[in-house]
Amino acid sequence: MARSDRGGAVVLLDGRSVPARSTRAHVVAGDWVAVDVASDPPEVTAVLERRSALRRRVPGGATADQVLAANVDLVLVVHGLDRPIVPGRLDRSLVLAWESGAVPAVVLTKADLVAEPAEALDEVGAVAPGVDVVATSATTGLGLEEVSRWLAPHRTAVLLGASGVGKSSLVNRLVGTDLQAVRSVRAADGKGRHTTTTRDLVPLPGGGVLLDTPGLRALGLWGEGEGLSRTFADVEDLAGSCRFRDCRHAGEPGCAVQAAVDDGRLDPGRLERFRRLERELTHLELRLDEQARRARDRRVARLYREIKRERRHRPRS
Ligand SMILES: Nc1nc2c(ncn2[C@@H]2O[C@H](COP(=O)(O)OP(=O)(O)OP(=O)(O)O)[C@@H](O)[C@H]2O)c(=O)[nH]1
Ligand SMILES: [Mg+2]
Ligand SMILES: [Zn+2]
Repeated sequence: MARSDRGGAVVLLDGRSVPARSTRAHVVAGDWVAVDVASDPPEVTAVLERRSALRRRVPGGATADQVLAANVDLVLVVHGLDRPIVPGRLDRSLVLAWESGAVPAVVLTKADLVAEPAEALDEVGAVAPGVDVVATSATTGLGLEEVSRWLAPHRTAVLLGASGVGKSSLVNRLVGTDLQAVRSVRAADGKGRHTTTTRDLVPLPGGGVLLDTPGLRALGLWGEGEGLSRTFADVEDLAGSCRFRDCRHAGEPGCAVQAAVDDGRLDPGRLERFRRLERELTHLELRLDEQARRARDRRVARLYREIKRERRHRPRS
């Protein structure tokens, strides 16, 4: 397993952290790797097949993905109760989490700062039906046992959340020592500052491994749509009862989704969020198709050039 920095990695070898070079293989935190220990420094020679991979679209318009973590069982979507819950952000986190092949759960941090954590739990329950949610506090210790239970005995979880929500504080409380740097109270107003800058694997005393990550602002969707279907399983279920198979839930007769909105079983805001994410995924798919088409055209053009050149140099018989 590894933690990755640009061109380098920290590899856990027999329980020790060893710096290694990874110029040939691209590793991400959570990867299982083959290491050539004879070279100095040790060199990562291969990355084993990943059983899950958390990805997002690279921010800034590129049609490329970034792997944030590999081989995790659980994606802990972390939200700080010192700020309002943003349903759209929660949706995105859940879509990426399901898409990774892992299972999501929501961790609400800083519960000590609100009078009624139960209200926040209800709010999240409405946005993320069927997903486990826990309210925690690194200050009072609330909810930490439950999170430990989720991880015991051998599960690996990655923390996914904006900067400053308290991911590293949670890790430190679960480990029992101040292993991860936490934003100092004095610097707490420094907006846009990332306290954690690498993705680190942290083994927990009660078993399990936590992957602390730098906070992420952008959560561009990536994937084939399985994550969206899982996140909005309620909408997909309803859609299964629409009269038309390709119903777009936009006024068609016999639309079960619209009927559910009309009689209050489905929040119209939730349907709208589903639609928006669906559009984003479709857009991504189109751009990926376009990219693949251009690459194919370039290959064909190259092939033609080679054939032409060959003909020109072929001896006349
Ligand atoms: N009151 C309260 N403050 C908390 C709690 N957890 C974290 N904080 C504070 O929130 C701030 C940010 O915490 P960090 O753990 O550094 O946040 P992070 O998510 O790791 O941030 P990045 O590493 O930048 O992504 C610090 O000032 C913490 O002291 C909590 O449970 N209660
Ligand atoms: Mg941190
Ligand atoms: Zn419909």
